[in-house]
Amino acid sequence: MSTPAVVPGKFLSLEGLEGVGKTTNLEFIQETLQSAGVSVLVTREPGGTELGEALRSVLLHSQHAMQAETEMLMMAASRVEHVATVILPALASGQWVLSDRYLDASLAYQGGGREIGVQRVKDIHTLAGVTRMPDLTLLLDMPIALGRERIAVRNATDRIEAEADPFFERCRSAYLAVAKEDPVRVKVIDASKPLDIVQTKIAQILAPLLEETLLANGRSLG
Ligand code: T5A
Repeated sequence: MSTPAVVPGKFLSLEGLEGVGKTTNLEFIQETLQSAGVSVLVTREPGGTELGEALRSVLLHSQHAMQAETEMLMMAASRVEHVATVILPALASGQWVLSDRYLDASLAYQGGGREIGVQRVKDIHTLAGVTRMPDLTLLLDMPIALGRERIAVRNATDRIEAEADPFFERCRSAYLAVAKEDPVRVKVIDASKPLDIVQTKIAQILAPLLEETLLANGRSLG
């Protein structure tokens, strides 16, 4: 008797500017998936591997000045390791992957914020062999000032958080342009709403994907 083929997992990413609630909602999504019986690997970028975490520390906390292109290439280098050694193997084994930021963050921050251009950032990833996009991206969107208010209680500001509003306006515009270009994959959620409303919306977006996977595995949501 042959063993049943493994159904590959789904790849989800969570995106948005600082303070929009990615970390808060990551936990909610993880719990939602786990209570539906889905095995999920939670990870983040920059980071997600030992080398990626070392690059993260330089990217967010280096005291040295850095060219925009250097920043972009280090983000991409972290991603190459992450995709090859963590994301793809987990998906192939049937696990779902939930990443706190992924390639869209480079399109927004380096392509838009740093004005490198979205297409150049895409081209670098193609060159580096990073072609796997998420099956679903949740883009938490809200005005920059509200994000600043929400994280004002924190003392530490990292190298990128320290940027001024026009930088984040460009990041936000680039994120929204990506969503407009790929509305099937990227779902924009109004993150200025109270948390229960945001999470109801997230659950509604996740439901069809979960149903599809559970049916493929011969189960149902009940
Ligand atoms: N970066 C990253 C790039 O430039 N290029 C890239 O390619 C990648 C991958 C990484 C930095 O690197 C940059 C982008 C970033 O600058 P990070 O680790 O992702 O940084 O961290 P931040 O975005 O800085 O994450 P934050 O922790 O600042 O924000 P979160 O996680 O979005 O927000 P969260 O969940 O901590 O919430 C903030 C506060 O708001 C409350 C929470 O309780 C919390 O107190 N909150 C709400 N309050 C009211 N209503 C709601 N709906 C709320 N949701 C959350």
